[in-house]
Amino acid sequence: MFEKFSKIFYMGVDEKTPYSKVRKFVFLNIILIISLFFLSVFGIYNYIVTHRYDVALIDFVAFVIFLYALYTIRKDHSIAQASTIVSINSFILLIALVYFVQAREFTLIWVLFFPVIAIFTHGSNKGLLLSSIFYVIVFTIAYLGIDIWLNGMWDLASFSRFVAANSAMLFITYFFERSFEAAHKKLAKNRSIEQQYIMALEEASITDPLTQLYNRRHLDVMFHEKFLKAKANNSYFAFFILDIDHFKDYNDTYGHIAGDIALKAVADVLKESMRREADSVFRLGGEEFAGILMADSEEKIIRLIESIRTNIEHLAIEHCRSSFRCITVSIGVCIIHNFEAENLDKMYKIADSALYEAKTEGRNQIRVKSISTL
Ligand code: GH3
Ligand code: MG
Ligand code: MG
Repeated sequence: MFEKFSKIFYMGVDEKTPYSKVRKFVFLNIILIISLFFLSVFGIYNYIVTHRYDVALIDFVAFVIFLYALYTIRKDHSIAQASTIVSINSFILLIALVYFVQAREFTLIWVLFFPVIAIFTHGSNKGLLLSSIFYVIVFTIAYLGIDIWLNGMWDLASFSRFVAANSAMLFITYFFERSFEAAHKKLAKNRSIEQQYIMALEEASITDPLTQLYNRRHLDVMFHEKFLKAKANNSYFAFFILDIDHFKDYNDTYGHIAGDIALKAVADVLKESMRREADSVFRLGGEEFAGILMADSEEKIIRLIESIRTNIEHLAIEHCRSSFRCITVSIGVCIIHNFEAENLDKMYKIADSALYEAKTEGRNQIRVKSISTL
């Protein structure tokens, strides 16, 4: 039964809401619903049984204001607005009750709730300030009532007990909330560090460690993204495979470390040449790279890929076992201007067969295959 009842207080909260917000939302709902219940009971009681119309009026006004606050928090989830209404309303309501009803009928007991409301809705520091102002007023009224209230029965001892109990409540609530805030801050910091680790891991899982280019695993995702983009812009769309010529010989002659340096140099040229947002480059593995690009004409695509080839040649990385005397690359390109079907496998095969032609026809060149259907 309690399970069902407590559902009323957190109804409307979704999983994405941060915990500190959920906590305030639930607290405000509880305070508002329970206050509405008590205010209506006391309002009717004061009006019908005790005929204290002034107090009944206070209850009624507070009831209407709390009802409005409940409406705003339920409708717009406006926690800040509801917090302000609840605090101001409780502030005025409780001071008015102390002033009018004084120490009769255990009315002073309700004052204990103010620090809880102020601190839970406004945080420890603002809540402490608000409660202090509240208590200065309430304690002054109660102090002036010494030897007068309850036909003189409200004496200095009663006043002191009242001050002690309320101060205790204020500090318990204050330190509870302060500790909660500190713990929450630490938790949020840890969560953000975790988030950064996750992002770094995600980044590492799609990045080739040697060249810092995207790896083969990320090709499928990017291909899909870029294909849709090219389709939306009705651009020419190209996929190419680039392979370093005679790289085995290079490794055998200059060593594996020199081979790695050459791979990085080639990757840097690719990065430099494919800097537009529409382009992306990948290291497929070994000395093979791939690229995706789009442009409004085939010529522009071919010009860009040709410039990649010449820029690598112009690096002039010595390769004595190549007929070009330096490191060169062969590139196979597949260009489409038809977006009916998305097919990386097919574009890959076509680019690969173009690359094979570039290799067999002498290397250090690009071969382009344009196709109309995939
Ligand atoms: P082709 O012109 O026909 O492409 O000849 P190739 O020698 O480049 O081709 P092959 O596939 O026979 O050799 C590829 C070489 O690339 C083999 C290996 O020594 C080298 N290689 C692959 N991955 C790496 C790497 O991460 N670092 C280095 N240094 N070399 C690598
Ligand atoms: Mg090669
Ligand atoms: Mg190869």
